[in-house]
Amino acid sequence: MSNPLLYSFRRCPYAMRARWALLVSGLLVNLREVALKNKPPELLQASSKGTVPVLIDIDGTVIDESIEIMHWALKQADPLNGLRSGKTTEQQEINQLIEQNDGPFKYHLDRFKYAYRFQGEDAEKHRNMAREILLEWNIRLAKQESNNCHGWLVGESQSMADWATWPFVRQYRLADPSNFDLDQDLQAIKRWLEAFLKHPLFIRLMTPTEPWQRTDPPKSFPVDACLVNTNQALFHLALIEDWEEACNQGVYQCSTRGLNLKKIGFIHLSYQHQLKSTYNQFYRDIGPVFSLKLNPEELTMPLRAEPSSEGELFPHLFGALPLRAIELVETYP
Ligand SMILES: N[C@@H](CCC(=O)N[C@@H](CS)C(=O)NCC(=O)O)C(=O)O
Repeated sequence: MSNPLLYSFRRCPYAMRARWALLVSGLLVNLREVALKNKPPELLQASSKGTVPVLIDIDGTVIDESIEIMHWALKQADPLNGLRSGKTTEQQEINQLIEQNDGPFKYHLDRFKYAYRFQGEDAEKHRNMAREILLEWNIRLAKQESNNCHGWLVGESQSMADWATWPFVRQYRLADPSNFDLDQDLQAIKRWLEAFLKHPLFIRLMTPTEPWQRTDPPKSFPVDACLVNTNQALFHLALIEDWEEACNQGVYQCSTRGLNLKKIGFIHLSYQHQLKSTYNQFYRDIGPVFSLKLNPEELTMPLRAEPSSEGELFPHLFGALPLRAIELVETYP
């Protein structure tokens, strides 16, 4: 098997958070969409629990818990530091929030959203209990908001806590959208949720997919991406001052002109034949820049070819550019 395999269900919030971590980490998997009423025997053979998501790694390891799939992905590449490596207090907060989501929030959400499945339960009571938790999260988010920018659940940037919970808050909203949208006490949560729903990754997360059939050719996730052709050299255009700073710091972290890896989540690269148009589109007005020729074998972080807004596939590197990967630095043009 060339890629890991993911059994998923498009609208399942557990599967959504696992796919979000895959999107963020730059990994590519083979996707098998599952109809929950007709689970394929291959899924049940891999995990008798019969839940999605399930990931089967290339060495055959089966991971059948969404949080563990997120960890598996982000341990390989975490360009936005969603795991908060080296920040123990923030890690503890993240774990507590995920436990609160997967425990009480999900419990009340189910009894509110799927009231017909829970005879004798008071749906309104459960709506309010779930809302109490959202009010707590709203306070957290509001504290972090600045200059009309929504906050994140833990610290000053997005983390596993946000990625693991927003699909469940989306479900809460979907149970009664107009009530949620009019709730004046959940303003910060609404802005935070909207940031995910309007995020460019959301469309890629939710691309409609037919349930997998044994005779289907392999389908990748993200569906619009593919492996980078590492038989050819890869290039990156760098501003002269950014390159000089990287030489001083020992690592290059710019994504494209004026935007860094932490902001974008990956570093923009080009195949040789794309250099000219990249230069003309983004750098021409400042005169010469440096073209960095990269040895793909030295790039250990995930590489994924992804479409630009015009649909052309460009290589993206989901981590910092190690200086040892740079074979040649030339003035361009
Ligand atoms: N703890 C599991 C829960 C996954 C889960 O419950 N997924 C639901 C779909 S949202 C499922 O597969 N249910 C099985 C079914 O409906 O038959 C995880 O985090 O991966």
